[in-house]
Amino acid sequence: MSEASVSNRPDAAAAISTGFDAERIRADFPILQQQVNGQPLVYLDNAATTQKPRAVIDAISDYYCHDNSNVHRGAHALSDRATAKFEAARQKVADFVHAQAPAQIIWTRGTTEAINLVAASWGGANLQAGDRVLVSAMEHHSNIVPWQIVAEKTGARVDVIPVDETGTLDLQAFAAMLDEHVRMVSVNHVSNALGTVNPVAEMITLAHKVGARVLVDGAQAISHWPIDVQALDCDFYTFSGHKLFGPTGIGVLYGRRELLDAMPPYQGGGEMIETVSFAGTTYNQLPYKFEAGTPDIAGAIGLGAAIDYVNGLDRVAAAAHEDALLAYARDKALQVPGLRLIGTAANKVAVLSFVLDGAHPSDIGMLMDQQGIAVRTGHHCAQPLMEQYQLPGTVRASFSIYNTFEDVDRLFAALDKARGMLL
Ligand code: 7TS
Repeated sequence: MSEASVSNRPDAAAAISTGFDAERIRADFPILQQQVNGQPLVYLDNAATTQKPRAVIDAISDYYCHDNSNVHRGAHALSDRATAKFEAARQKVADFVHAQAPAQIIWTRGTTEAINLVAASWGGANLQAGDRVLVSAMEHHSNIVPWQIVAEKTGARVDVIPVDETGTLDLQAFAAMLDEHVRMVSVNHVSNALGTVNPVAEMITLAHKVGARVLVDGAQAISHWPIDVQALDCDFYTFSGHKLFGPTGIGVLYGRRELLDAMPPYQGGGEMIETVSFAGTTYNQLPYKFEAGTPDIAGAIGLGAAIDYVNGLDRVAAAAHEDALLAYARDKALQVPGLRLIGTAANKVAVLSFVLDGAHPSDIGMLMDQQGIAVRTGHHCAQPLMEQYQLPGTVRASFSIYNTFEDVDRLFAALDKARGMLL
């Protein structure tokens, strides 16, 4: 596998698209077949959460109608069935990200909890005064604050990898920051606010040379192209089910086995123990050591169904379709007077972030909503990045496999109307 296909999205535009049928995909998503404020819904908030295909909704419903029970209790048929489905979902995730073994797939509530788990458990055990954790200037708050919390406890320091005006991470500056005090590099694979794809494979190689560990926050990458944690050689990879057409409340932490084995538990409770006694408690094996309490069983099964759905797509054609939507939207955006694109990195997924001279992003968002267009406005949980750009926020349209060129037309027609009302 080439470096580019490991680190970055494969060059989908260069692939011959066999006519990706977004209309057919759309039909799989019941929620898209509705009107909002008297207009057919145009859903362009996919970076916040993706919609769910019928197959995912049915898998969750089937589970509650037929199999609902607690897992790993083994006392009766329902429990056996629930456990089998729950563990089959874990295997699907392991295969999907090419993990060595399902034991390295830890269920969490989402990306946020996965990063908190690593920061608290790995960070608490491995960081000390004088150590450094590097995060980029374009991180989501969930990949900043957990490190600040553990830094405060341990005396470690959080340093920031710079990002330039176009929203491109400064790889040279990153290389120059690396020294033996850097213990952890925690970066997103794709920025949620800008859509920038970061050169994580190169960063992992560089970080490993100084003995640092690398966590890749894959929340915004996972739906766009196949991820291979072994080819990346990352130490940890995190993502949320709900950004991969799966349910909310379920997410994944992948970790290198020897690191997970050595890490102390994150939460205590049922399931994560081997034996409990007031004289001393021993902990369960992986992955259960990190899964205290009754897990989101239906969520895991729903995520497994989402992975089946994604595996049924032509992913190269899907990525080419998203790229084409972004290129079409970008061309239209450049024709809008007073519109400034925020995030123009060369390597991007289909996220169009922009501001309009003289109009507040939230006013634009409200006027778009009145026309049935769902976009996100605000700081996108990336306040340090907004501070760098001296912006209160942006308007963000983020595209997915079920969006069409007509959706882009509707977006810009609505924006034109909003401009007329605001300016
Ligand atoms: N990391 C990145 C890069 C994200 O985009 C998000 C969520 C998270 C972490 C946190 O994920 P969670 O599932 O645990 O909440 N991003 C967004 C967004 O852009 N708009 O709403 C949520």
